[in-house]
Amino acid sequence: RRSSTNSMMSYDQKNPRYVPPWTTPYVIGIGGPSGSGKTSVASKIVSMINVPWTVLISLDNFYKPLTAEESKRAYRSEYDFDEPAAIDLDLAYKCISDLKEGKKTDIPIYSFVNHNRVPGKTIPIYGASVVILEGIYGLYDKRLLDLMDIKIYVDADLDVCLARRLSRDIVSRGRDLNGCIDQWERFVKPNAVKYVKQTMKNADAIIASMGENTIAVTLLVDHIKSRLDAKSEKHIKELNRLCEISSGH
Ligand code: UZR
Ligand code: MG
Repeated sequence: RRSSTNSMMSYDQKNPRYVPPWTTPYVIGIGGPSGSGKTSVASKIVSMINVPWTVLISLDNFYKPLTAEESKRAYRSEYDFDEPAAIDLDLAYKCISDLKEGKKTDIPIYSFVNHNRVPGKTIPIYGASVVILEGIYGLYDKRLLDLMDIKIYVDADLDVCLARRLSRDIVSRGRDLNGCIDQWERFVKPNAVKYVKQTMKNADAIIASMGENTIAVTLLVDHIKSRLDAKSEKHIKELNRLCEISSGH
């Protein structure tokens, strides 16, 4: 007799019927400094693994709602959005655990205009084969690390990160140059040095993202594909075994 708790599937011994969740998702964690290229590595992985029900979740969705006082500070650019405490890692852990257990989960939507979660609106996810969680603190929380099948740190020199962040924030987020540089010096850079860089030691692989990194990403994707193939094989074997049990062989 086998215990269903350490199985990839739930299986009711008294009622030999195959019930969902059929499989647990493969979880990929991506961390690294702001502007290092996490989002671009993540989207390369998504398109190269080419597996249905792959979901990409950003830790940006999990910023904590601010109090009126914190919000005032944020409007004066005096609130630190770049320290680990700014992110609701408890909720992120709950969402990824739900998915890992094959349950539906609701990803919050954060508004940087109101410094609050968008009320009554979430992104519901009903199940996934592959989950990618990315953010500066993607490789920070021990509980999240334990849910991950592979942990990737995307690395670039901080001056390269700054250059990318400046062009992104000015072009896409409508910010002004002085404000961006000020925020970088006061919050982004010190936290990158103090906290983000330290998470490199939690990584299985470090991807340099200073220029062309297709070969490195391809090597990584080859590994991920082989793990996904092994997962499918194990799943099919388990299915066949359950069919044999239920047909009485
Ligand atoms: P990455 N950030 C924004 O400024 N606006 C957003 O809508 C989402 C994120 C900033 C965030 C942090 N801090 O410095 C950084 N603030 O982007 C993390 N404020 O995102 O890893 O993509 O650079
Ligand atoms: Mg990003």
